[in-house]
Parts: sequence; structure tokens; C-alpha cells
Amino acid sequence: MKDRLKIGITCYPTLGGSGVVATELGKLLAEKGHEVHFITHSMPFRLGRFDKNIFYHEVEVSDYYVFRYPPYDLSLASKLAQVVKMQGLDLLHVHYAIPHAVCALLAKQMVGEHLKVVTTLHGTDITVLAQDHSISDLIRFAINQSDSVTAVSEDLIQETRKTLDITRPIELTYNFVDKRVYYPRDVKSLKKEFADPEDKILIHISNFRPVKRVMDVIDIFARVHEQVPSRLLFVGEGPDLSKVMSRVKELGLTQRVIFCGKQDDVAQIISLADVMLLPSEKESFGLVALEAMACGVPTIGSNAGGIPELVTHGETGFLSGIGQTEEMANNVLLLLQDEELYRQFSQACLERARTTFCNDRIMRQYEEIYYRVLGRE
Ligand code: GMT
Repeated sequence: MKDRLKIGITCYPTLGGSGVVATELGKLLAEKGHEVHFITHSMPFRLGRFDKNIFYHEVEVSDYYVFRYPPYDLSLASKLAQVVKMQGLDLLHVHYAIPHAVCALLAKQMVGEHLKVVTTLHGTDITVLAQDHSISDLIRFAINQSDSVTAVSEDLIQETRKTLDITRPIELTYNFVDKRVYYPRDVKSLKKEFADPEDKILIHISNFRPVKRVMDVIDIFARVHEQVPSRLLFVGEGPDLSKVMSRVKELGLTQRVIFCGKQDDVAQIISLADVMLLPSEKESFGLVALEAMACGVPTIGSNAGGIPELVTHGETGFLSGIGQTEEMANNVLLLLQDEELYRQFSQACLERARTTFCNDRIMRQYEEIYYRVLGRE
């Protein structure tokens, strides 16, 4: 290893793939010998066991009575500056431009130019927030002023350039999963608790936001179940959950659909499934499709955003236009009704997850970026 680095990481710690990726990256860097400081409003949910190289600093928001809204961003910026000074951090790696990169840049102004800021874009700050003109200048500022900017798909890079008129370099760093955690698990006995032996299992994991098009998941499942006995596992919670539950009832599928709520051991649940459904309207990457791929489970879904960079159509899954649920259902049936084709897809999934999205490779890519911005190549 070159120099041991002292790295601060800020992310949304309690939800979504961006928090998972940021936390897993921190854990890998710590394992490699770097000192990693998480600076977030609560403990990252996948942080897990004690490690001598991992530190957690909680951001506390001041609720001083004259504030109409508690100023989380200012509390974060001042905590970042404080931790950088006290711990002698070399750089901050922040996930999302808003508010994290803006806060990191403010901290940099407070502590000095030697502090470097690496910003990773995950999607919604570009695909949703940047559409709002009242905030787009701030996002552009955060991107242009960061010492290095990365994005999780080529599609997101293009979208960022187009939406915000950005010309600076943005590096492609795909998301990854830890191959020691995500692999096909032996779940035969667990499967008996969920389904009959002849049942095929379809799974959908998300935060049930409208962009995930969860009603499409039900539509696909209903069509598949007409032809092949199957079950649908829903993992996660969010705004569209009650709508989905009503629809399941309306279609008389209550006995066939299992709502698992939020779950931690995702690799175990995915291993129960035959296919992952991801019919999203927007998806800069689609981490759940990679989690499924690493467990040998093909994804059927939409070709939105960065999904086609992850799921190779016709090899590790099938992709259709957004909302084309009939085609998606036919593609699920194609895989479920042809054992040899399914075996080929599943094998291709394992191969692709272990090579293109290998954790060691992506971690090294981030490490190179860190050394480069610090001038220690
Ligand atoms: O998809 C979400 O609503 C959550 C969001 C997040 O903050 O985790 O996901 C974004 O980042 C993930 C990790 O890079 C990507 O896998 C998701 O595709 C991306 N979501 C969207 O672009 C909608």
C-alpha cells in the first residue's frame, strides 16, 4: 500500500443504495489499512462489526428557538471542518452534491485548500433536483468546485453534462457489491417456508417511490402467475406501499404476494428468488439488480437510465421500454420455462458480477482518485 490515508465519508446513512455503497466502500478501505471516518446524522445501517480503522462522528443539529428550520447543512459543514482538523483528515468523500458536496466545500474553506473533496453523484440530485432552477446553480457549483467528481453510470455522466451544462471531467465508477456477502446462498429449507416446491419466486426490492413503478411489478407478476405457479416477494417500504397492497387484494393475489418490509440480509432473500423485477422509470444504476446478479439471479426490467450498463440484455436479463409490462412478463416466462436458458443466464450473472463490478477493482479505482487529488500518485 502507498501512504495510509485518512478519509472522511458523508452519505445518507439510513436509506438507499448510495448509503450502502458508501458504507461498503469505507469498510473495504479500512480493511486495506486506511483510516475511515463516517460523518453522518446517524450510524450507517450496514456498518456492522467493530474495526480499529473505522470511526463514526454524529452530526447533531442545533434546535435553537429562532431557527424556523433546523440548519442541518450548517451543522454538517461545521462538524466536517471539526473532524478534519481534529483527526487530520486528508480528504472528504461525499455522496450526493446536495447537500453533502456543498457542506464539504464550506468545510474546505474553513480548514484550508489542503483538504480535498471527492464527490460521487448517485442520480436523484441530477435527475430530480437539478430540474429545479432554484437549486441547479448550487448543484453546478458543487460539481465544478469539487476536486474530483465521479458518477455511478455513463448515463448519469451524460445526463449531468446535459442538464447542468458541465464540462469538467467526471469519472465513471460503477457501484459494486462485496462478493463475500453476495453469492448464491443455500436457501432450500428457507424456501419451504415461503412457497410450494413447484412455485417460482419473483422479487422486487425498493423504497416504493413512484419512480420505481411498483404497480408495474404487480402487473408483470399477475401475467406470469396465470401461466406458471409463482410467488412475489416485496422487500422495502415507501409511499406507494398502500396502493400496491390494495391492488394485490383487488386482483385476489393476497395468498401469492408476500410483503417482507425492510430487510437487512438481502443476499439471503434474493437467493430465494428466480428473477428480480426492476421496471423503474428512473434509475441511475440500480444496485438491487447488481445484488441479484451477484447471487446468480437475472433481472427483468426497464431500460431506464444506467440499467442497460449493468444488465446485459439477452445475457444477464431482459430489458424493455418503461411501462411495457406485457413484454416484461413474457421475458420472465421465457426464462422460467426454459431450464437450460435460465442456467446460462444465471451463470452469466455470476461471471459479470465478479468481473465488471468486482469490489476490489472499484475500491482501487477510488483509491487512485484519492492519491491523484492529493498529488501522491
Ligand atoms: O433509488 C433511490 O430512490 C435511492 C437512491 C439512493 O440514494 O440510494 O438510489 C440512487 O443511487 C443508487 C446507488 O448509486 C443507484 O443504484 C440508484 O439507481 C439511484 N436511484 C435513482 O437514480 C432513482
